[in-house]
Amino acid sequence: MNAVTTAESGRNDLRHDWRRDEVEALLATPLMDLLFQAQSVHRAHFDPNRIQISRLLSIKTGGCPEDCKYCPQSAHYATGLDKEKLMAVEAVIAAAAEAKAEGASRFCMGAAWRGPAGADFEVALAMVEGVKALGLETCASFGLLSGEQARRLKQAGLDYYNHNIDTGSDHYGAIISTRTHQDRLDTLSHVREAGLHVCSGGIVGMGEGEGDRADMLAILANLPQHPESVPINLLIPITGTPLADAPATDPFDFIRTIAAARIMMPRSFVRLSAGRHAMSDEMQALCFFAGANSIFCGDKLLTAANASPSGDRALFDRLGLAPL
Ligand code: SAM
Ligand code: DTB
Ligand code: SF4
Repeated sequence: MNAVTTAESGRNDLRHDWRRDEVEALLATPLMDLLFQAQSVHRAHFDPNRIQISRLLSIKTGGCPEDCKYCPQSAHYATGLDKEKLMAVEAVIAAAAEAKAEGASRFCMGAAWRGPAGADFEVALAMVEGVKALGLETCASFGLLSGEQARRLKQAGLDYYNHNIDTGSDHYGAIISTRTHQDRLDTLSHVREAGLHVCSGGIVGMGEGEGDRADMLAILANLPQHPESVPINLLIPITGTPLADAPATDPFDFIRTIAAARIMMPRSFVRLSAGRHAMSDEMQALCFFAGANSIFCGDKLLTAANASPSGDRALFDRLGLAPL
């Protein structure tokens, strides 16, 4: 039995039987009641003033064969992003050392791949080994994985694997055609079976309804074990992608999604992920109050802008928040 399983056994407050209508009702709860409930759950499990900080690096940018309609890196859309080769191992390790010096506790390497293959996978394994040796937590987001690939990543020293389900099962087909929702769930099983920590969440703002958001959260919470990290991304509309003109999300609907994730997955880190650069300080503060306790730091996410590090430091000071 691995550490995650041991830690979760005996936790009788963790549910894995959420119904979609129940989650829809949760999302529709009067906001003050929902926030109070989420903050109460949050305080029962976490220090409400501490935030986990991760840093992202795109180790292989652009030219991705997948057709995810939100993504600046898909080769299917003219987004103006140059396709790059896989980075050199030394350059990745240098970037990780810099992130560590700047306060990140986890380093997440993302690649614009359908999944890792051939010699590139061997190089990516060396990156994981090197970053782990710096004393950082390691995370990878390399797309679909086989069981064998997940085991090899674990052996190389990987702590977390990020693979998002992105949206609910009914809305999924409107967003991606090159791989199925089930493909993603299969990868999450391989990751879990290899003894890796799971990082899985999705995106809000892709034209989905409340029922789709409820379905996405129920799928995540009904996995055999809750993901240890749940990134909730606000769509960054990218010019050239089919979702460039997606209608803006009501900030309160986004905050509700965070609150529901916190209530449903009480011991998971809920990450206020992509989209922070477009959020006001007040909206971010409400997301933290709703139970978000993790962010990405640094000027850039993978290819898109992130909230500025100086702005983040000022916000943490004003809110009395500290890195975990
Ligand atoms: N290629 C790998 C994959 O898709 O699994 C890993 C990298 S991919 C960029 C990681 C995640 O970033 C996606 O699953 C999606 O949730 C998120 N993402 C990508 N573009 C985004 C955007 N424009 N706005 C918000 N989130 C986005
Ligand atoms: C996640 O849920 N969000 C991150 C990470 N996992 C890999 C990626 C956000 C990408 C935003 C668009 C970009 O920077 O290209
Ligand atoms: Fe490729 Fe990942 Fe972007 Fe989809 S989200 S197009 S798989 S980089």
